[in-house]
Amino acid sequence: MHMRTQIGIVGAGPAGLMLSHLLHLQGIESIIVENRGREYCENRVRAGVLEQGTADLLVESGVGERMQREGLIHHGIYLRFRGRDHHLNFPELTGGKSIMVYSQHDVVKDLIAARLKDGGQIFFDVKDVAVQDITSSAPRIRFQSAGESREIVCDYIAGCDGFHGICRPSIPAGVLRVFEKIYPFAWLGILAQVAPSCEELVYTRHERGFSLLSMRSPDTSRLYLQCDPSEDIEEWPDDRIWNELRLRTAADNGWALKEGPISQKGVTAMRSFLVEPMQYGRLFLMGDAAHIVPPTGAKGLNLAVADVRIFAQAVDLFYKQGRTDLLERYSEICLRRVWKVQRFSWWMTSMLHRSDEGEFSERVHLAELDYVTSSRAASTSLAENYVGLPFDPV
Ligand code: RFL
Ligand code: PHB
Repeated sequence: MHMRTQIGIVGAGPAGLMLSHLLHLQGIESIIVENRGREYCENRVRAGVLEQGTADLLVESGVGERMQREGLIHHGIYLRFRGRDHHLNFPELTGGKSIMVYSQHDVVKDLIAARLKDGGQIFFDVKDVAVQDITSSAPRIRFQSAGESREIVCDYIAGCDGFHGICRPSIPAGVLRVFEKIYPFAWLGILAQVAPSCEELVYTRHERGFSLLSMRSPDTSRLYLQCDPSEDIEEWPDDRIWNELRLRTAADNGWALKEGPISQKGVTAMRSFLVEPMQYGRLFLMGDAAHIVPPTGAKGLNLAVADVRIFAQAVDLFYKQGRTDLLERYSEICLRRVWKVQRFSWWMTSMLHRSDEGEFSERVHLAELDYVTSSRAASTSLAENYVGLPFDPV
């Protein structure tokens, strides 16, 4: 069966859904194809921190209602090292900006609901997705749905299918330049049914390794521990996890870790990755399909939304004024932000994790933390990156 749309979108993660939603508001048609089921997409636990600009965009585009009700506005974070807490006050350092703690899967749920309510088309549970004729003026997405072969002919294809998707590998060899850095550590993450131990996020550097106290709601905590990339989760019974978290997060101010039943566990590898350019022919890559950042800066989802914002503006100019100049500059515009976010994520990661680089490097990272928490200029730099850099005018 053949279909025709303006923008064909591969992937119903935050990037693909947000794009489809923004395009709809601009009067541009799109169809999304997703190889997982709706329920799976709506329950995949991932990110939890939204930059001020991401949260604002959800509200301005009419999908922020539940986030405004249930999300938690945070005015800062704690950096904990040598057993002592240092608070960074974001509004004070950034002229009033904050962050929003709201689960990525809730953003996904809200976007799917909005798309379906507005008559949007999403094909879930599809198989054998392929993109074809991407250098022609009528690129196609082919796939199997409910045992039937289907094809969508479009004007442009948005590759929003994440790091393991098929869009990026569909670009011929030699076109993309790959930049990659693999870290010698990973994160063991848990979801626990217990109130957060602190009202804001706590990033801890400790001799035993990094740890992070985050949350999802007033009664759900999300906690992470630096571990080995080859760590076997089976070797981490709940007791061992709590014990390790307690050791790493110990503080000198009478603070105590709240413990409770663990409902989910997983190990996430850490990498920095990106391709240049983020486009080939009429295939445009956005979000994790084009770049990965280590989670220490809480940037992945936000960067995906930033790409989508640019692409939505670029196609708007194409349909309303026949202009392709912004589409031609898509990659260049996105990459300026992507590299700055790569820098920030790499920097936060290096500063906070324990590596085997030796005692000199250990002391330098501690000095860096000392600097960041004692110099107004250095804390401002961290804060303005964490709440989200401003958008360059396009
Ligand atoms: P996604 O979310 O991976 O969505 C891609 C979608 O494409 C589908 N797909 C395909 N569909 C059709 N055909 C194919 N061949 C397909 N192959 C794949 C997938 O099923 C999926 O539905 O990418 P997107 O939209 O670019 O969004 C990116 C974010 O998901 C990601 O960057 C963040 O989750 C990263 N991240 C964090 N980002 C933040 O901004 N703040 C955080 O606090 C934060 N914490 C995290 C994170 C990622 C983590 N993990 C598990 C990687 C914490 C963790 C632990
Ligand atoms: C999370 O809550 O999952 C989270 C928060 C901050 C990060 C990474 C992950 O830097």
